[in-house]
Amino acid sequence: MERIGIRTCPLCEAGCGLKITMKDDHVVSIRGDEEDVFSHGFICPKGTTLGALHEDPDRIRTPLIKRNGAFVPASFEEAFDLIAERLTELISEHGRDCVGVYLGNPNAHNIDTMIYGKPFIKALGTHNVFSASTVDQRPKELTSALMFGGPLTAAVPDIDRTDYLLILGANPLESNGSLATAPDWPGRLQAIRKRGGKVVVVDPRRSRTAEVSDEHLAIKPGADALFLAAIATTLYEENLVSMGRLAEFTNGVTETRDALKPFTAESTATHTGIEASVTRRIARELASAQKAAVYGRIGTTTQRFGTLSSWLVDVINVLTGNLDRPGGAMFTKAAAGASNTRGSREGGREVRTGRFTSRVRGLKETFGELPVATLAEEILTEGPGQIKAMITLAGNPVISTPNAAIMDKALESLEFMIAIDIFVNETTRHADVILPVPSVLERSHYDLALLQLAVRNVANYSAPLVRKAESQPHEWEIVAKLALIAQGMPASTEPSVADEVVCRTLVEQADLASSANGLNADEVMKALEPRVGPERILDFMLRTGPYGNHFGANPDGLTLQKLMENEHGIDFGALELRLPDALRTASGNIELAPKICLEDVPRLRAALDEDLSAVVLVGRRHLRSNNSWLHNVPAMMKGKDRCTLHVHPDDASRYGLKDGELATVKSKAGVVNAPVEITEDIRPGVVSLPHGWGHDLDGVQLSVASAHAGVNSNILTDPNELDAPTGNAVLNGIPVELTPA
Ligand SMILES: Nc1nc2c(c(=O)[nH]1)N[C@H]1C(S)=C(S)[C@@H](COP(=O)(O)OP(=O)(O)OC[C@H]3O[C@@H](n4cnc5c(=O)[nH]c(N)nc54)[C@H](O)[C@@H]3O)O[C@H]1N2
Ligand SMILES: Nc1nc2c(c(=O)[nH]1)N[C@H]1C(S)=C(S)[C@@H](COP(=O)(O)OP(=O)(O)OC[C@H]3O[C@@H](n4cnc5c(=O)[nH]c(N)nc54)[C@H](O)[C@@H]3O)O[C@H]1N2
Ligand code: SF4
Ligand SMILES: [Mo]
Repeated sequence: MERIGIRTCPLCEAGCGLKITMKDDHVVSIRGDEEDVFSHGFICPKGTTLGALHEDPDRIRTPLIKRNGAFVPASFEEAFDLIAERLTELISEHGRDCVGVYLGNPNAHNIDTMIYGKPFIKALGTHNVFSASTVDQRPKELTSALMFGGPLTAAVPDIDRTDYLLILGANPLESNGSLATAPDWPGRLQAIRKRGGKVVVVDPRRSRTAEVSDEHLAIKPGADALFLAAIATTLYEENLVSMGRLAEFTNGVTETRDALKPFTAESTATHTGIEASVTRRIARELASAQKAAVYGRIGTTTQRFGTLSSWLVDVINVLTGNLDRPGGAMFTKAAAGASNTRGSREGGREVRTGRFTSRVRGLKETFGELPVATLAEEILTEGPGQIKAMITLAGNPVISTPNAAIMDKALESLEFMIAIDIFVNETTRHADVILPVPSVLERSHYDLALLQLAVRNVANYSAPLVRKAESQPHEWEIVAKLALIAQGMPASTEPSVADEVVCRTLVEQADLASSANGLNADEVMKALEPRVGPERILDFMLRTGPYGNHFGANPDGLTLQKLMENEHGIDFGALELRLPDALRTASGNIELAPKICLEDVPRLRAALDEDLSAVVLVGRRHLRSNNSWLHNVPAMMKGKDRCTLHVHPDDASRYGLKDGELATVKSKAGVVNAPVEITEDIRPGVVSLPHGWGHDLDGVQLSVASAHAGVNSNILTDPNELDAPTGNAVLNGIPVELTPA
């Protein structure tokens, strides 16, 4: 019998509503859900892959244990017994830091690991915590925390109401948007232009987003901070600073001006590749637009000046008075989980980095994590505190992180490795135990993180569409079990023991007087029955959140039950003014000139004296990829080879490269051969290779992906090139040498 299921797509940040036609447990078709309150029927090609992912014969359905070099199927009981034995042994011999953890990108879309990931890491008690955040948005999280008081108190462009959008280093027509949750970027960008607004894209490549914009500025890679600093300086020089009501609660305006003085439109022009007159014009356009927003993404964070670029994006939003203004850059009021809807402006605390440092290179921690660019050497360098065991949770560091070839060797050298994953891929093939998780259709979904960055205030919850096998634990149960084992409990301990502790701790730490109708913790726990697991915790967050029913104090308010009854989601409306109340800085004000940012300005100053002759490599994304893990879906692999090196015709003739033939690309870290694709859509002196490829390694069990292997661009990424304040890796702007292969 056919049935229709409504779900939110968990594959990217856009969070589109899907209408899935099922026949028994088989997907017949997937379409955009026209009734979805946010996506109104929009869907991209990836959204149609949920059935293929669920049914992929290569997807792991039972734990795998490596015996004599080969994986053999095992029960979860056997797997957990082995883990308990080996982890306990290693921890007692070498101490807790001998276990390293790496959390990958899909965790951001996974309510199970969003909730139980932190307690799990705490239970492990190791300093060696790494994640995909330091090859991604860490600089933006840091500047948002420093300026506004929380890593996810990040300003998002109010694209539905703006007149002027300056986009740097983002290509939402391929990525579908990031740190600005919005389904249907193509439609929303088109709407800006239709209502007479302007879209300007700053990107070394003429990306698809640049193609549909009014103006494209082909900046030199890594020069965004210079360009943005010059815009800010122009605003000061030409008396265009107009902060409006923000002036009442912003510190550091003069300090910012003084720090940025050396960076004028003229002094930066050679290094940005953008003429001074253009930079000045953009500054004036931003200042004169009624409503304007500056928005920067991957190209601004995964580069040499990630922190300064991210900072300056918001400096300009503040100086032009566009922060917290409809049509400017605004703050979401999320239904659940946001730190800026809890507590008060008075209760803010200073953000500190470097509370501990990495063993080998002394790199600073940020938000409790060490830069993943140093993970391989933490594994390979002998001595006290060396990582001997790794746990990867939804991550593929062999493909996604710097110095990939060495990372591959590092994982191979471990004494013990656990992977929680759905495939035997480039990373998980090194594991001693792989623990599979339920498929995308077998689990529930609520975008706890990304809904905090949505361009409208919305919420939606999806129940599982397909019942998982009895023997397959939920992902949260796997993580909870590992936490219990790490705490020395027997492998047979029920995950519910950990769930009880996690939920109770959350409830006890909450301000129940103001959000739970004065109930005490016991009464709240009782009221949440009979739910368990992530649903119980989500229900608590929703009820005590800004739209919540507050356990009766606001009877029509939100509960999980209510969200479940609204399967197309609930729309709480357009973004609203949130400042100054949402600020959680120590001063309670916007900190325009955080010390950590000012301390990095001399490094930017020094960049003005650098020689610019090297060819540099940048990345790119394609609509039908998802980092490293969607290449096993046949429908996503149709068409011509996508893992090609984009080269400008001038560079092709200079270096003797021919379209369709292989080029050797050599960096300080490594060398790869990639097929050349000659295109005018890239700045001369810049070449581009997408990341996420290189599936031809021995032992990978991805039959479709391996047949279209591509090359791993991160073999070229230098682990020593970092954004100084965060240790975030430099994935864009890598100097390379080109020769015909
Ligand atoms: N050169 C270069 N490198 C980059 C980037 C770049 O632009 N250029 N981008 C960076 C960015 S932004 C990111 S986010 C990282 C991503 O880095 P990673 O997160 O390390 O890589 P992914 O390819 O997203 O790997 C996801 C893994 O999770 C598994 N998986 C999928 N769904 C689930 C699930 O539900 N549960 C579990 N347990 N596992 C699951 C997949 O099989 C895969 O092994 O890559 C970074 N690397
Ligand atoms: N289809 C698809 N969608 C995805 C993903 C995917 O792999 N495939 N990954 C998801 C993830 S994990 C993330 S984090 C988001 C990322 O989302 P986006 O940030 O939109 O990512 P990209 O599409 O890589 O766009 C980055 C752009 O920056 C440009 N660029 C490179 N270097 C520089 C520079 O120095 N300065 C400037 N101004 N631009 C530069 C590149 O040419 C590229 O066009 O996408 C998510 N969505
Ligand atoms: S845009 Fe993102 S959320 Fe929407 S269907 Fe595509 S992959 Fe899924
Ligand atoms: Mo990412």
